Amino acid sequence: MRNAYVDQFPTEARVIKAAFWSSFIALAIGGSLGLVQALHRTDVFRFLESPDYYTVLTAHGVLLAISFTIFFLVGVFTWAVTTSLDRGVEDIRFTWGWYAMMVVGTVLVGVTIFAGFLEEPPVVLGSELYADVLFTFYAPLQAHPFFYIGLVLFVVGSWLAGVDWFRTWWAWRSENPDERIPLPTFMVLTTTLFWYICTLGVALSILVFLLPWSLGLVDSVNPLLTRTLFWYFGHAVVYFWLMPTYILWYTMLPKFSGGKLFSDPLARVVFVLFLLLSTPLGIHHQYLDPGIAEGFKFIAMTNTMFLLLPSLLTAFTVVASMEHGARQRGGEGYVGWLTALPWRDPIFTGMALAGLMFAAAGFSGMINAGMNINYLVHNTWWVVGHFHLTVGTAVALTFMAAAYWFIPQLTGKELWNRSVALGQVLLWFIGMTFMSNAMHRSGLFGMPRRTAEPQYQGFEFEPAVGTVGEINAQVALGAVLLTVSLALFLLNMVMTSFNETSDAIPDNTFAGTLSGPEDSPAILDNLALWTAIAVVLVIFAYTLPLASIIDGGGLFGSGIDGFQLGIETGRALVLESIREVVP
Ligand code: HAS
Ligand code: CU
Repeated sequence: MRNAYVDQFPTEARVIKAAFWSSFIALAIGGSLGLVQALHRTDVFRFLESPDYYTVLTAHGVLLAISFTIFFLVGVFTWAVTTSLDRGVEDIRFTWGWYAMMVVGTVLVGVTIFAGFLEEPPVVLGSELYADVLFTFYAPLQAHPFFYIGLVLFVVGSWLAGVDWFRTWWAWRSENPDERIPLPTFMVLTTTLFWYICTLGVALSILVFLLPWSLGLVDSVNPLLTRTLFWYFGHAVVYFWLMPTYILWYTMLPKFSGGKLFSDPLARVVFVLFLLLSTPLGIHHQYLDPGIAEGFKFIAMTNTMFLLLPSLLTAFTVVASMEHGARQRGGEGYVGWLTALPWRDPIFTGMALAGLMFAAAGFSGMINAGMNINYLVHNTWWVVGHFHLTVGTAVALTFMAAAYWFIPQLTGKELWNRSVALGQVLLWFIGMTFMSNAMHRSGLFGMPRRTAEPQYQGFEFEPAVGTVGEINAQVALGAVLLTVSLALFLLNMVMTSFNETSDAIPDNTFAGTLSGPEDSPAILDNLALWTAIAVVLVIFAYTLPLASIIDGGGLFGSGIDGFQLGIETGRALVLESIREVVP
């Protein structure tokens, strides 16, 4: 008898499938725009006007960093909770409700951003539809109110998804009062808790400052305050993307490797540490912001260094589990076991390569996190290299590899083509190696990020090794390989959905454990305790910086007009200021 997810939870499978397809659509559009901007920036092929670059960049960032990741993860979380508790959601209409809210939010945000391409964007609510504000949408950049309203709908949708997971767990707990929380559900709940904590910052920023400002209800905002509130959320959001990846590495990858999870207790410790430490360190994105005292930056740096610990523990646990799998498969020797892993399986290989790249990403993260060395790399292409290894590979490649397992689970149809899938994950790895390595290197000699025209007039970059042309060529080549890989992924997904249903779908089960929940102290499951400590840490880390920012610049700043991105607006501003000096 087939025992796939769709056989166990047919109604939930439909919502998860819808969430995954929403994620794939965002990936398709956002990914294609990535190619457009890589070719434009490197001057390999241009068909846009440079001001439109920022519209492309905003759409690329929002669709991939927000929509692709979060639509996929709400699917993963719903699957993890229902499978591990062995019960469906409490009310499927509620589940469809939050999903629909996220879709409406995304569409509103998307339409507002894409209206930026029109010569004359339509006027709604008294202002032009427009949102060239990048995915880090803090002031003074200003978007049309629809952009902010869409984001609010999307985030509230994700909050309700959290309520859904908690409700399922509460219902399970009332029937199983003495049991340990199953590991996958434990991971989802701790992640949801820090998501609630960190999104409060962005909700505050939007509802109190950015939206009223964009509606013309208040004249001005304090840009540093909106930046700080953004980064209060903007760092933790990266772990919101990462935690579903970790869930898959902990609870599935050991099985795909042929073995068991090394330690359930260690995994619980890791997720508790993320709950505690994901939020009180967003200021590490603001080391160069004037207006924040060095001492506060130092505290953020210290917390960041502590937060390396759960990822280092993860590296150990996940690799140890893979080694266990390899030895079950007959692998031998200190490193020889690596050859016994199932490298022909695209699901395993995709996740393992994603993990391997994350090891490199961790190093560039550590470099970012050092206050003094951050001055070298901040706002350069280095940072873009860093996050294409983290969210663009550790997360995205794991999700794609997992989709090869999930889509058959959700549809009962066999994957269309495993060889294409294997080629796809390899191609992503190779493409990203070219692109991110070149980006990292270019950052070291100051090549700026977030610009269509990196080569300023009359300024020659001087790489220590290689040339600017060679770096651009590698980025463009990498981007092309990534696009081909993306197309192959989508092709496989579409073709799979046209496949016949099959009886050969593997059972929907998690990896076993070598050391199970019975070995872990019960206090680890005390979610209320960890949440309380997490809130206290946030209060410690943020009260004084926020007070000093408000003290220095006012709650609403003074006379900060909205600013629109684009080469032309930039030029106009420069010309205006020159005219003021030279009448
Ligand atoms: Fe970051 C900037 C610091 C992790 C994403 N980061 C960014 C931005 C993004 C981002 C999007 O301190 C740019 C935002 C913007 O637009 O300005 N980051 C860190 C640190 C970590 C880190 C310390 N980042 C992430 C993750 C992300 C992400 C995860 C997304 C998912 N990052 C920074 C800083 C900045 C920054 C500064 C600001 C820079 C600036 O100046 O603007 C750490 O969490 C990293 C810890 C990771 C490790 C690696 C452990 C290794 C593992 C692999 C195991 C291997 C396996 C496979 C499973 C210590 C777990 C084995 C395979 C075999 C074959 C054996
Ligand atoms: Cu960060």
